[in-house]
Amino acid sequence: MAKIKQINSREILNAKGEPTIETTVILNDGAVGIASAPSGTSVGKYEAVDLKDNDEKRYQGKGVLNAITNIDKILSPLLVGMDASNQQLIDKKMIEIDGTVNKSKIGGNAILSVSIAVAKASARSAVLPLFLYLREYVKKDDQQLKIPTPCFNVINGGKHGGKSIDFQEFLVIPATSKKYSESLEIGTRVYFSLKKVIENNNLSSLVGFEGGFSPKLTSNQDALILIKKAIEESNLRAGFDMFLGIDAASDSFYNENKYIIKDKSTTLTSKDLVAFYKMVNEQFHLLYLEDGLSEDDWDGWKELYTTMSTQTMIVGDDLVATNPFRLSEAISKNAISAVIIKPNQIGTIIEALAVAEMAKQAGLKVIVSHRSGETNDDFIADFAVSVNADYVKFGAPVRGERVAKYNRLLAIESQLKSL
Ligand code: 2PG
Ligand code: MG
Repeated sequence: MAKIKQINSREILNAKGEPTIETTVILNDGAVGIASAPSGTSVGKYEAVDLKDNDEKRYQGKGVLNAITNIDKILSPLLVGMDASNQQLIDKKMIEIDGTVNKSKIGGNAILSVSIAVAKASARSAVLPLFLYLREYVKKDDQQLKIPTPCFNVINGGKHGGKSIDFQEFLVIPATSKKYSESLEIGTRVYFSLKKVIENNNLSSLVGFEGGFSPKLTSNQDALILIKKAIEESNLRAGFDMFLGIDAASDSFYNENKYIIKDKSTTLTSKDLVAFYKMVNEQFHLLYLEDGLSEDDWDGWKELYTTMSTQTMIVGDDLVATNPFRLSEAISKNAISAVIIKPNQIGTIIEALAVAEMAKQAGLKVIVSHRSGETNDDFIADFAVSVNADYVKFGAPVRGERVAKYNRLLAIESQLKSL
């Protein structure tokens, strides 16, 4: 039972060149854990606060020195000396001391970096791989651990891709029956096939925040046409080996109860948008549709669920924001069949695990996701395996901060064989 001896935090840069917090936790047996907090670009309004300094003289106001002071002056004195293996108590203390509903006092970024660094140090101390250590905090089931199916974001639009198109992410998703290492290979194959298809159409193959291509297209449907061609040219069968998905992140094209997309010349009501998704689904067979409607458009969500959920996973991200109250509302309203879990949306490991558990109990599919502003921290890969998530969403299979997670899953895959 090792105790927390020291907590040190510093400002580092994430993959978007924006400051975030990296925290080191040292235990009295010498075990060390280092963790950093990711940041979103399309941030839902129900998320834990990513506390920024708002000092325009530094990093365009995005510095995190105040959040670091909160760790040094408030969290550290409280946590030093505590049993590092009692993650529940540690996270609970931080929640209590913050005392707000959205961690706006201490900062969700500050709290999460400490929460993860403690878990990493404690796993080291217990000489356990992190995914097995985290398993200790998950309600036991008889399910065998497996690597979740990866969802690769191959075209970036919306806020992630200079608004070249409206929908934020166009995903390719291998069949769940495939082994993870095979899924990674075919996902990467489609990615490079898509690069060729894009260039053959005289379009730019420059990439967006998550490594997906970001060509200037005249409609969202054009992106699906390009991806379908890329799948076919990879010697794979669309709808059999590889499936299509979309994260519309619709809050970024929603204003005053109306949606605006390039595919339509007039503004759309939520009913119109659902009819559009239905038409797209008839043509492209979407396995996955995330944030199809805005985060407070419950009627739209219910309509989408009724219209499409027998064929397509209706996924809540900004809608739920890894928040237990939002999730319970989404379940009772029959708004979703799957949910995104992002630990930084709620701010502690224990709370994120509880939301994943709640989703499973309700029979929802669980997708563990990174953020667009990632660091090279690969915690989220271990977290996804520990909750036995159905899917993970870590971006395109390129760029250091994305492949850090995909590669960690390869290591876990080989470890699972020897368990
Ligand atoms: C999303 C995420 C991650 P962001 O909407 O699912 O892809 O984007 O981190 O910008 O919120
Ligand atoms: Mg999303």
